[in-house]
Order: sequence, then structure tokens, then C-alpha cells
Amino acid sequence: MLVTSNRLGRGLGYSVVLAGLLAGTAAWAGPTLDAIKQRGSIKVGVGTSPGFFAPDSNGKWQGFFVDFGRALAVTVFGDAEKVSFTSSSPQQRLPALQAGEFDILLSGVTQTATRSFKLGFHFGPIVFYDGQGLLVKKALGVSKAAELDGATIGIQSGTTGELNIADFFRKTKKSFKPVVIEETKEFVNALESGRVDALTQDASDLALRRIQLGKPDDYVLLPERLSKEPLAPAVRSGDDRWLEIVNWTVYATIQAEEYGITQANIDEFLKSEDPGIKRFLGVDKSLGEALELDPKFAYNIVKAVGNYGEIFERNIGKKSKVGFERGYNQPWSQGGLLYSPPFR
Ligand SMILES: N[C@@H](CCC(=O)N[C@@H](CS)C(=O)NCC(=O)O)C(=O)O
Repeated sequence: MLVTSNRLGRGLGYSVVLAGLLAGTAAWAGPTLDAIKQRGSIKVGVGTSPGFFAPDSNGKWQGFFVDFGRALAVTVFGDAEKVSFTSSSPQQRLPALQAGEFDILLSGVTQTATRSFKLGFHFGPIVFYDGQGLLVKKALGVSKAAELDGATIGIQSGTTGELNIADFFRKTKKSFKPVVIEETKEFVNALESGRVDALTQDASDLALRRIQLGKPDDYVLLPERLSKEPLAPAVRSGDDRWLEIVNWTVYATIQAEEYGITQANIDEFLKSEDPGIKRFLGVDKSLGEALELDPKFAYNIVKAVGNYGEIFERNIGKKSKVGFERGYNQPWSQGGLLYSPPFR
């Protein structure tokens, strides 16, 4: 493939381009995608909250974030199984991604400026709009965060929660005693054993943890949110094409929902006369060819894992054990924040 001046202008190192030409590889080929293709599967770092990511009774990983990992495997390999999932603590996972142990984190990582500028990560589209919450023992009789003055609060190390909770108490001029814990099990046990009065984490994570507790009704997730936690796929910087594959894989699920294309009705849509839908589903191959992807990649993703709404409902939606509302996590056309750029 020819190296265009445009590509050069996008900041590829000259020597990298030269090496690419000498090796006869495409100019956009990057180290992460190359390694994935050579290995034949994608390595995904996840967490352990059931609903988001957890192995089922057969040891097969299931969950909202897991399905995006499968969708990626469909884009790269046309096969939803060419992906492996490994859990890693919030403290360990970004360094592990940096060290190359993972190709991507789909683990509820919040996109922040520091993680992008200073730590060298890039983020794909936000897949879940969240906020930091507090899970509190009901017996405390607390209904809002400010009433936790003087409380002992469990925080998971390496999370955005560490700074957020400190900011909150500084802002409200109240005090708290932090107990910083790395391991998730120990973090949850701290609440049940009475070591802490409350836990703070992404509200979604706390809601998922609460239903796993021995006596869920003894605990309440306060309605307040202390922060914005836009959860997005995280990759190492340095491989633009891999990042674009992540971007457009997620967008495919969002765009499919906007079109009303589902796992069940997608074959009907193959007959659509709408030129946008024809391009999206690869009936018109021009888009896929221009992107150097299988023109049917979006079709294959929806066939394999469904559209965004189906992924949400299956794993964490109203009819699942978890019972989350869509809230911000619905298409912009229905009042949410999910918005895919155009497939053209
Ligand atoms: N969004 C926060 C917290 C990340 C986080 O802790 N995510 C949850 C899942 S949403 C998690 O990994 N929990 C521990 C686990 O699953 O074992 C951050 O990026 O720092």
C-alpha cells in the first residue's frame, strides 16, 4: 500500500514508515494489531463484576464488556471466539496494558486527561456513562454522601475513586477515614465484615456487587453521584489502526441500534434500499473496501453479539438479574448520549 503524505502528516515516525516500506507492510500496520494477527487472538483485560465480566458455570466469559471483546474479534478475525479474557485488579491493569500483557482493557476504565496525556493510553468510544457512588450499610441511616462525615470508607486502589472521594470531602469540608484496598474480594468483604461503613466505586460496579452480597437488603446504593465516570475501552498509544478498529467496532453496535437493526431482523435489512444501510451492512462493498475491513464487518458483529441495546439488555438490562435502566446509555435519538459518527 502506498504511504500517503496525509498519513505521514499524522505523525508516524519516518523510520517507522521506512521500516514498513522495507518490510512491504502497510504503512498503518502497528505493533499491537500485528501482534494480535500473529497470535491469532485478542488479549482483553477485564474485571470481575458479574454482568460486566465474569465466567459462567462452564468457564465461558460473559458480560457487557466481554461482548465488546467478542465484537472486536469479529472485526479482526471474523470469529467472535478469537479472544481471551483475563481479570486484573484496577491497580494492576493499566501497567499490564502498558507492558503488553493486554491488547485492550474492557474493564470499566474511566477516560481521564492524565491517563491519555501522561500515562500514554488512548480511549475508544465511551461504552458506559457512569458516576461514582457510595454503597452504605442501611443501619447507618444515611441518605446522602455529606452525612458520612467521619465515616470509614473503602476505596479500591488505582481507581479514579481515590481522588474523587478526597475531592468530595475537601469540597464539603467534612472528614472521612479512607481504607484503600487493592483486591476486589477484600474490598467487598470490608463492607460485610464492618471494617468500613461504606464503599465507594463506580455506581454500576457497586450495584453489581450489592446483589452478590449475602444480605443485599442490608445495604443501600446512595442516589448521589460524586463524579463523571465515562467508561471506555483503553489501548496503548502507538497503533492508530488498532484504535480505529476499536472505535468503529463499538460504533457499529451503536449505529445498528439507531437503525433498528437487531440480531433477529438483520437479514431483512439486507434487502433495504437505503444506501447508508447498504454500506453499513456491506451489501454495497465500497465502504469496507476503502477501510480495508471485511465489508460485512458490521453485519458480522450484529449477527454475533447484537446491537448495543441488545448487548446492554442481555447482560445488565431491566430483564436481567442486574436490572439497570438505560439512562444516558441509549442512543442520542432516544435522549441518551450514544452517538456514532457516520459510516461513510
Ligand atoms: N472507573 C474507575 C474504576 C475502575 C474499576 O474499578 N472498575 C470496576 C468495574 S466497573 C472493577 O474493575 N472492579 C474490580 C473488579 O471487577 O474486580 C477507574 O477507571 O479508575
